[in-house]
Amino acid sequence: MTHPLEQLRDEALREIGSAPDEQALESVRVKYLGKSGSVSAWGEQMKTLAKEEKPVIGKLLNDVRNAVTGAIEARAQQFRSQKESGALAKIDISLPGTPRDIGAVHPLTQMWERSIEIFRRMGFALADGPDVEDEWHCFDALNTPPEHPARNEQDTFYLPDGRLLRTHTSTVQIRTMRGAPPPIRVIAPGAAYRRDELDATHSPQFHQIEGLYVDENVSVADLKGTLEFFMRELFGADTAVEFRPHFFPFTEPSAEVDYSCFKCGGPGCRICKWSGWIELGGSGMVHPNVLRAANVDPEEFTGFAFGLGIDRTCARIYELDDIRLLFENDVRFLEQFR
Ligand code: 2U9
Repeated sequence: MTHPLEQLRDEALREIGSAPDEQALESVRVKYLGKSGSVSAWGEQMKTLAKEEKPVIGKLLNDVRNAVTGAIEARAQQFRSQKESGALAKIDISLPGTPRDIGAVHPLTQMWERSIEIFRRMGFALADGPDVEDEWHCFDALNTPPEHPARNEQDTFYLPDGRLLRTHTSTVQIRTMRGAPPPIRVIAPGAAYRRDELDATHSPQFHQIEGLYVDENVSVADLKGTLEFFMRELFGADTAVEFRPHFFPFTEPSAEVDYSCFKCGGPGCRICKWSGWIELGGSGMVHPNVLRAANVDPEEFTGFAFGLGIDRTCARIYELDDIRLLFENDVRFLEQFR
């Protein structure tokens, strides 16, 4: 003689098996396992049973509840996979997929990565630092006196709390020198900010790679050799590099650095504005005041530093007559660099 609970189980399993859809299945679940469901009701009845009956009925009730719950879950899974296969059936898998437009590495990033890879081969480590800086790291430590024009509001973005947006990544080298004793050989790629109108050749945010090499007996020859190697790796072994005397407060002696035009090789063309030469950036031997500011003894150590503008060099390489193209994110322009 089957127990009424077993009859209830079989009845529930039949109804679950014949439930046509999820809604019908849900009402079967409520009918048997809901708060006032007929299986749940047995829970109430337990109190009325004789002591010796409780364990038997209790176990049977659990088995029935688990059997009904399991059957409901299996039936629900069937509905889910039917729906999926139903949906799948509607998809004509012979149709081509929707092409996912794979982007490309930005030309500035390509220039950065190419440059970093060359300097790494020369043993330069990568250094990084904050874009928001204080006046000391950006100017005082770099021997740039308070009255120097670079420090005024016209040229520099000052923040309400007196800090500023770094005007060059030289701040990173200052932090590097204060962070570890020589020998130091680092490059600091990054963004810098100057109050410039955005036009075809200027942008208030621009991108640089600066480098620093501090050790005993570092000379101008080391500086020239390093930049010549870099330029020949970047533009070819026959690239010529020239150093034109210049002045920077943070280097002495200082020189602007030019390289022979990679397009015409010298005779002059549109790229080099008919001069045969293209300006790379500036360089020089680190000024003793800058070494002292960074707790490096200029009697014991010397160093060279350089800074080159990435945006302009990028514009030359890709023959862009407007650097704004590099910042406007016009996909028609950027997809050329796939
Ligand atoms: C330390 C000491 C000296 C870095 C230098 C230049 C010359 C330079 C410009 C190039 C193009 C900025 O992006 S640009 O407009 N930079 O001409 N930068 S020497 O001198 C340093 C740096 C760090 C501790």
